[in-house]
Amino acid sequence: MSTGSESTRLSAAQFQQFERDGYLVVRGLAPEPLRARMLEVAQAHVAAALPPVEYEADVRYPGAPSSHDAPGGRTVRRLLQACARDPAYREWATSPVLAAPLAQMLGAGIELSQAHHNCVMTKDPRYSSVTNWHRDIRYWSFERPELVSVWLALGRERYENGCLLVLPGSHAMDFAPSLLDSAQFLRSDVEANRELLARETAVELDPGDVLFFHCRLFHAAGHNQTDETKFSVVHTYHAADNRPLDGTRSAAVPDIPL
Ligand SMILES: O=C(O)CCC(=O)C(=O)O
Repeated sequence: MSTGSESTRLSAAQFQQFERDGYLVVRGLAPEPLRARMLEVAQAHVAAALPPVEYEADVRYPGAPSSHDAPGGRTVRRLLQACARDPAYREWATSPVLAAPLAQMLGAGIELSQAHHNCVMTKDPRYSSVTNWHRDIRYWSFERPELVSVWLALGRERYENGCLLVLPGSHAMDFAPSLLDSAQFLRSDVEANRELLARETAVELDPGDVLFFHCRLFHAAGHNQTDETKFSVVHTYHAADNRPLDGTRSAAVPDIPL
């Protein structure tokens, strides 16, 4: 699956699955030497806390340390600006193996947003917070809410180490404001959300597997309960005719055409 764009075009069944569920897993999509290189760089950059990084204390998620000086407060949660960090990340993010499926999902002229995600997400076993149910589009500003993120597992991702959880089909649903909290997280204390929350599906990945997911898909993640750090690379894409809105954070960094 990793030698050229034609070989990575989605089958009709895969495309329909993405349209229906709002996400799709493609196994073994990343070339092995590139995956190994990205993991090696990520481990070194986390060990050195090489800037720009986001710390656990910065996310303010449930279970996060209350300040940088609290125990675990300087645990790296995200290595930001992945494409500028090492050529391996840019090679992966602009790879033809991604261009083909993304064009099927989004249309012609795929561009990589450097403003959103574009990071290595890490989950430390000692200090890892919980990410509640959210859709990424809530803080992004584009002409249309049509973006797809590509989540690459650099190592094994299981429920136990805090893999991504998704609510299949939620990308196609609309939500009354009362079903969301003030930060637009899906409320789990509301009866009307119960049926949807029962759809929770753990996206378990092996090294090199990729999850494509729509920017309107509700997703969440738990603690890392193992004794090894989890590393995932995440990038976000849109079609060339779906522009980031001028003056917003989404337009602050140039996009990269694939
Ligand atoms: O905690 C996680 O791994 C999930 C992160 C996430 O969903 C996000 O940053 O949008």
